Amino acid sequence: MQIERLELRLLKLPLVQFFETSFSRVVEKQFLLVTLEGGGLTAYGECVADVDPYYSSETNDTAWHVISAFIAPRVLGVELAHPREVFPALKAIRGHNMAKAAVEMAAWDLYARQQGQPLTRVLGGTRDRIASGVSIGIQDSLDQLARKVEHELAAGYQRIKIKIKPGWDVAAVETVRARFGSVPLMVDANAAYTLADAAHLAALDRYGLTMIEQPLDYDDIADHAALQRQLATPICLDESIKSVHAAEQAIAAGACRIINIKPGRVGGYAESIRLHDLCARHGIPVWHGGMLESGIGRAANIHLATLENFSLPGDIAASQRYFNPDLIDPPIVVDADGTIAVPQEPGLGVSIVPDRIDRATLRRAVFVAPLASSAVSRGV
Ligand code: SMG
Ligand code: MG
Repeated sequence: MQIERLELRLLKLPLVQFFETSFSRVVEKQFLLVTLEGGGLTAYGECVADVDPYYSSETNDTAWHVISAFIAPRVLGVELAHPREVFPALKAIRGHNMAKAAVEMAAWDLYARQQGQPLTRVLGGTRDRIASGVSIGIQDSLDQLARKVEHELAAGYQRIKIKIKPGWDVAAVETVRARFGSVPLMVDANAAYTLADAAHLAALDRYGLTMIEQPLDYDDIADHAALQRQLATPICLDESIKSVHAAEQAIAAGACRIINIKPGRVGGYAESIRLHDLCARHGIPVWHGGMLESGIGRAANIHLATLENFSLPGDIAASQRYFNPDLIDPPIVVDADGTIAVPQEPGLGVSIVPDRIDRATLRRAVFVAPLASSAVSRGV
């Protein structure tokens, strides 16, 4: 297969509701969308970088730069037998996993479309529905949190995740447990604590949380291992797992008992599959994380979450929680049993609405393969 054309867009969409983590509150989403063309087919990859370098060091601007200057020239017009060749082809570029993943995942979509198969099939998925969990941001009051939890449980979600930070942790968990009993519940700190908070975090042990996600620093492994020795609650790593190698080290150190997989964080689908398989070999359950994706990135996540060891509900929820309208129609829906049907059409398998993409576009650039380039300039 050959990628003949790569289009890069910066999109802006308002969020249906604000989303607050330990590091920021957001009311809109800006993200890059990669569109690839090859063999008469069009494929998509959503980049999970953000406007600011708060979740990760990458931003939309760094991803734009790296894709334009370094990734596009390495993939355009290159004969690829399989999309798993994309990540190794980018080895010279250090880091920038979100930029790499946006292009790599679009290449998998292109490949799947060429094969006439849904992505789940070419990725090696084993299920046609995935379990859906919901991530509820920090709210203005505990009452507001309780209302949100009530709403999401009524919608059927199989587990609740709440964001925590110092000053919004034990009381928030206490509120949910007092109001909703033993619902599957976890917390995500987005690196808001230090090892000096170990005794405070241990106060969460009595609430029977399924896990505490990324309590300590975004690139830390050693302190998480020390913390895990002091906590009964399993630690799940998110930000710290930037590669398969980091996961090997974290597992060997006992820094986590669960791992959250986001393909953008590790450089795409191929690395996500390697991470998934590593965790399976070590008896570490995984679940699929979320980055407030539009329906395009959400569909990509659904397909990956069909792999066997994604044994816990992911942060993959209904479109209507994020964007109205979404960039796809029909949107992603969660059924009353808290599951999402896996699209079965070729590639991502969702119907993308070009008008909505155009309306959301702030910036656009097109890159073409050397030969195709002369054809385009001749107006062919
Ligand atoms: O997509 O529902 C979603 C968001 C899930 O909580 C979520 N993501 O650390 O896991 C995480 C956060 C990162 C989002 S901040 C951009
Ligand atoms: Mg997280």
